[in-house]
Amino acid sequence: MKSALLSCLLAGLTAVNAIPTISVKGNKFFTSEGDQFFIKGIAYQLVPDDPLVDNDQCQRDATLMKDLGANSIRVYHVDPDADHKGCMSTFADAGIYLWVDLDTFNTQIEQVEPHWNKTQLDAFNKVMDEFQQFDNTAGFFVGNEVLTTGNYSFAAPFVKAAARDAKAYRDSKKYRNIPVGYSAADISSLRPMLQNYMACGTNASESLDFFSLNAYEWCGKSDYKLSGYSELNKNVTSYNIPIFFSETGCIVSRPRLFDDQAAIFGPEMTPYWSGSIVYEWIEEANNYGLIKYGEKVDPASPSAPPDGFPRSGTPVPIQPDFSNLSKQWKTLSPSGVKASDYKPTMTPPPCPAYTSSVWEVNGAVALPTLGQTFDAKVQSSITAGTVASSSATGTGTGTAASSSPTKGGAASPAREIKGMGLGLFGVLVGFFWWL
Ligand SMILES: *[C@@H]1O[C@H](CO)[C@@H](O)[C@H](O)[C@H]1NC(C)=O
Ligand SMILES: *[C@@H]1O[C@H](CO)[C@@H](O)[C@H](O)[C@H]1NC(C)=O
Ligand SMILES: *[C@@H]1O[C@H](CO)[C@@H](O)[C@H](O)[C@H]1NC(C)=O
Ligand SMILES: *[C@@H]1O[C@H](CO)[C@@H](O)[C@H](O)[C@H]1NC(C)=O
Ligand SMILES: CC(=O)N[C@H]1CO[C@H](CO)[C@@H](O)[C@@H]1O
Repeated sequence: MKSALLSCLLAGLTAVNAIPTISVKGNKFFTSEGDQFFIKGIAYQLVPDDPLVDNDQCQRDATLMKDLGANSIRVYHVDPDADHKGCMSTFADAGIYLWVDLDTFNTQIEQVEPHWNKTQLDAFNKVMDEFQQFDNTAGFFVGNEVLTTGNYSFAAPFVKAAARDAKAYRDSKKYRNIPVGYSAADISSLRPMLQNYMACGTNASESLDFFSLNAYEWCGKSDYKLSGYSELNKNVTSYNIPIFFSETGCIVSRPRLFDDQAAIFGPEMTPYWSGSIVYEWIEEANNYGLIKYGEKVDPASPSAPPDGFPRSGTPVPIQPDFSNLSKQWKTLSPSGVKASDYKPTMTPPPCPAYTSSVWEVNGAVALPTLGQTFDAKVQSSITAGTVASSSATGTGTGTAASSSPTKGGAASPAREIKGMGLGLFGVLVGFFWWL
């Protein structure tokens, strides 16, 4: 009787949120139904703190995103104390997953004077506690573009320490295996080392579940080679964890054609890449919007929305960009492999060795402990690849990599946008470097 009631309740709950969950196997994502999962995502941050609290708004947006052909959103900042049930089930009903950043403005890891402490971990854990309950939570990011230059790469072990602790917390709470990863700035000189570093090492508990890249290399009419995507591909062919574009969608040439989607979901890249998240849903000062909620108003006028851009209401597509993306996505549906047919054999890459101002972490250094202070001694132990200072309890031996690092990723044959630290509400802080 009791158990019949319980299964009724459970069945009811399942029905509300009936979307397969996402997990990692080898270098791919799979649904709990055994199908490979490719991300067709939209960066979604209407307001600075948390766009997932207004269900009426979520419903208007989810409906249009479904028309667009999206199956994912990325949200950079959320308030773990808010109620997300309405929005999360609205997105689940539309077949849309959430990729959410665990950090926020005051908890993010910094590359200058990096630290990773209990205040940060507790805040990350609260976000995980809140979002793990939703079947359409697909992944967590421990950082967005923390590293932007080789001479601060000694901050990378702090990002990895955050992933280690987030994964340990997830497992200790017996949450499902929600993938934990990192979203990197596309700095060609840094990328191959950073990418390998995040996956390297013999202990999977200390490496990331996925890696992703904010890349704006493909602008206007371009192709797989000219854009530099073929170069990106060269560094992933034996990568052992999933990789995808956590931001993409150059606006240098208008209208946006989104032809890069055909490459990302085409035969050259689908064996290695798991899709892309287009930046971004709402039109605001940076001009990356796919929709708007009305015309911009004078930001100085009374009750003007932030920057004068309306941040709620009925989404109106910005054309032809919106339709261009929609047409691309509707013709691109790689089936990938079935989880049951997939037997991954890749092993983690070697941890890159030290190269001055290019990659300043020497091999598999012991990760910083929670709360470890950063000082010259810690920095030099990271760059030297020796065991970190006495406050660290790591047992790593700091073995240098067996392979020698390269001179920071081949420069793109065409043009490449460097250091485009868009991230949230990105004002265009990057600059263009035309080769
Ligand atoms: C962690 O670092 C932040 C930012 O520097 C600081 O405000 C906080 O007090 C630190 N927490 C702990 C437990 O040391
Ligand atoms: C890294 O290089 C920049 C630019 O040259 C410089 O301003 C900064 O101080 C350097 N940082 C370190 C830690 O060496
Ligand atoms: C792997 O890493 C985890 C987290 O740091 C640690 O608890 C565990 O002891 C490590 N396992 C081995 C075999 O070193
Ligand atoms: C990345 O790819 C480039 C271009 O093929 C290559 O020169 C470089 O060695 C690769 N780097 C790593 C770390 O695999
Ligand atoms: C793929 C696609 O539909 N591209 C269109 C994008 O918009 C321009 C301008 O309207 C069209 O010329 C393209 O055909």
